[in-house]
Amino acid sequence: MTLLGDMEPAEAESVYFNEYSAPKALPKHEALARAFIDLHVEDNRRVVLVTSGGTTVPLETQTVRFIDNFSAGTRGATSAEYFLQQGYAVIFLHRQYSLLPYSRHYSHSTNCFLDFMDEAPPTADAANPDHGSIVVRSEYQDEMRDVLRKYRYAKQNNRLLLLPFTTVAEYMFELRAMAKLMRPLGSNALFYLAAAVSDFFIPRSRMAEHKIQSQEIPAHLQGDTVDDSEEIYTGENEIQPPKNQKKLVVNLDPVPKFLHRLVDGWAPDGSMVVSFKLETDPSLLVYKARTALQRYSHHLVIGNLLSTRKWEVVFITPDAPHERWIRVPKARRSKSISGVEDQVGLAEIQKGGSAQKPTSQ
Ligand code: 9Z3
Repeated sequence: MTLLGDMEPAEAESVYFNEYSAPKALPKHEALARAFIDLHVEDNRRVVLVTSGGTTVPLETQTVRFIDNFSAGTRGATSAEYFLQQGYAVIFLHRQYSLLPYSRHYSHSTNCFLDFMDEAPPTADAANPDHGSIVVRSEYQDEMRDVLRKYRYAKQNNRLLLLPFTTVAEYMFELRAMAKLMRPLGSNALFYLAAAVSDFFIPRSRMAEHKIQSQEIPAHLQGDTVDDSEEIYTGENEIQPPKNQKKLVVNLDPVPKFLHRLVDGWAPDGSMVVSFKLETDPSLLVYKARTALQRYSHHLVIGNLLSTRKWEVVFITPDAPHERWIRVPKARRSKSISGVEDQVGLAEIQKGGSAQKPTSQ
């Protein structure tokens, strides 16, 4: 059987998208996005699709277990704020429950949101004199006011559309649909693909329907999915609950690289496409980012290493200088956990940095 990764991009697209049914939320997301895009086409405003957070790879159709990755969505949520500040409207396609623009300052942190609150002293003339109003603690007032104003502005002016996904298949459907809907934007469309997209998945045809069992199933309950092997095998046929299994063996196929289709087919002519490349081995990063840029012929690959991604990124571009490193100075690193964007700002990132090799940790 030919792997999707070995097929021509258009064929891989048709095979992949025929294998899955579209996510239930897609029609609703499309309607919201269409209205959002129409509004900004009318105002001749730039619209960026920011993808953010990790995709899951389910092991069962009725999913109990899935493979996930580390991404919390910091890069995507932070960058979205900077795009909004630069006047863009943002479609924020994100992993459900990952970090969101603005609320990220107060969620997923070591502080519970209640730690930001206080009870004001009761007022004498209040209807309920024992109960003071709940207020933000004084030390957080300035920052929260600033964040709140920006959040309100984005909301009241329809600048931010939040669309969640969970699985890698949902992500692919949403990406394709959004890119096609963005066509009327032409060169006012930007794609900023910061989501951590799984490279491997289990094709629907090989996925177990029910929860994979770890115990022997009594003979009278066994369907025709039981074999005599000693492994649970997500291989050629289905995940098999074995009689005396000790291991779960998962057999994954490569996810087709739809960046090709995004650039050549789905996205509007004249739009800009920025992708990210994540590696852990410093000696591979620039090579892999360059290869991606050559292979998909888009505009910019931003490379980052897992261990240093908050402090440095490398811009790989088709034109000179081809390789440009952007770094947060050491002295400023400990002040923020959010990343390069918060430290130097998107505008400065766009201006660039010096061409040097990655720093060691
Ligand atoms: C990235 O490289 C992002 O910068 C991170 C952000 C996922 C590292 P956090 O959410 O992390 O701030 O913690 N994203 C892209 C990774 C990716 O899957 N790229 C694909 C690939 O490398 C291409 S689109 O093949």
